[in-house]
Amino acid sequence: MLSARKKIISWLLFLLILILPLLMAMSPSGVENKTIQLISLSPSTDLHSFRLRFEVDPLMVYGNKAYFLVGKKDLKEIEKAGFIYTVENNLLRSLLSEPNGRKLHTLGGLNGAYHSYQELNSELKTLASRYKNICRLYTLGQSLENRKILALKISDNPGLVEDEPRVAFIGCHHAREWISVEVPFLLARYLLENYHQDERIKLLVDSSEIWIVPLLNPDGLEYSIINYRLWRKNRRFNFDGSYGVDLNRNYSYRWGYDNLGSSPEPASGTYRGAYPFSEPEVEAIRNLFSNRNFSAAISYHSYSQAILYPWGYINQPTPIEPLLQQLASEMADLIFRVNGRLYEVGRASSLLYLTNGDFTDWAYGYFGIPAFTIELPPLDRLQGGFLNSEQDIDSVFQENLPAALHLIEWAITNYQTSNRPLRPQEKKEVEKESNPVVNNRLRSFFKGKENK
Ligand code: 0X9
Ligand code: CA
Ligand code: ZN
Repeated sequence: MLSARKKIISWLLFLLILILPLLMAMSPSGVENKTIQLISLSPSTDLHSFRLRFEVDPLMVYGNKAYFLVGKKDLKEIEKAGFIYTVENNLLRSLLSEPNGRKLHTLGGLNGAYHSYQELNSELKTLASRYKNICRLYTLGQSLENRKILALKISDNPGLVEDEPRVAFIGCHHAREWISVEVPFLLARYLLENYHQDERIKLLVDSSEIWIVPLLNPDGLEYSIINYRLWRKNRRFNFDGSYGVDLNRNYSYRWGYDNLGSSPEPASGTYRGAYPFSEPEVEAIRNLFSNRNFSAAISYHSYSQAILYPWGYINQPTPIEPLLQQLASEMADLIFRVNGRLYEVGRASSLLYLTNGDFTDWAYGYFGIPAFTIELPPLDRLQGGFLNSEQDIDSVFQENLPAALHLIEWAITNYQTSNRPLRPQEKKEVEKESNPVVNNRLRSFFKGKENK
């Protein structure tokens, strides 16, 4: 009897301590640090209606109480809605002071081996200072909740704007697609760590600029870690009281063309926002692309193992369909050779579904460049859906590495001859430390084009 109780208590301790590193690693503003509370709901609470109303997953159910982590704002609303709760922060504190508590900090928090916003930022900073000669860390903009949208530029002479092809790798338009943060992040780390040992990597880094934005949707990711694992959108507070805009519906190319796969309804999981680039996260990508020419891009998502290319908004081929088809098939072959996983290749609209306002339609539509959505493993929901195992992070990265390198090499080989629509002045100049200044001539050019 006593030992059963002990067991339960140590489980309780274990679960509570698990979340602490995360709480401590919250946004640099420190706001959330102070606002996260542990509460328990009384046994008589209708948990079903509570969870329908507030998108929070229970941390645990212990005894006859359910425990939740909530923000201070939520707390007010929970109170308003008439739910009876007890703040359990004393319990949290007392457990914190347990001698065993500290050991458990190393377990990785709620997101295990995956990176939270803060964990990623500190890794990117470490890389940027260790490999000063071949990379530079930029802040492209700020999320709605004031988190930084970081980009790591990897190239020789990283402080200069050189006449070199640029390739972009973007992760995490969608909050719950955690693996899509890891692949571009690990690509960045691989390029930096192997530059001095590997001739191929050195050559490729020296002859291009590789721009890596592993985490486009930091607010959504944090929400997915702490409150609701399957959250997809950003955390925009919409006019009807619902939350979130689908960042992969907020780009301007044929935005809102129809309602297929892109919704005008704020509460929808695919809400496209009030207008194109209404979301600061998406605007950060627009600024990145307005300031310099890119030759190719990959946007990582999950799940379903597919390499998709435009168009997405209509089921029609682009004029460069043969090239897109060829590059996608070559990448799928390279991927297959690593772990034997099959990625299907095709036009996004026909292989997957129609949507408008996604990143790749915009990147191709305005800049004429090959742009791919790579849907990472697993294949389907039965194999985990959005919930990839931590054990798979490395193998998914390993298989995607040669495909990414291949696209960079394509961009290098075809740099002189490729049909690039725009050429910003590429005279050598020192790039601005943080937010590069937008070229006004280009900006008005894009504005004109996009408003068409
Ligand atoms: O719907 C999306 O934004 C992407 N799939 S996901 O399951 N990760 O949400 C795919 C977008 C590809 N574009 C089109 N199908 N048009
Ligand atoms: Ca360079
Ligand atoms: Zn996605």
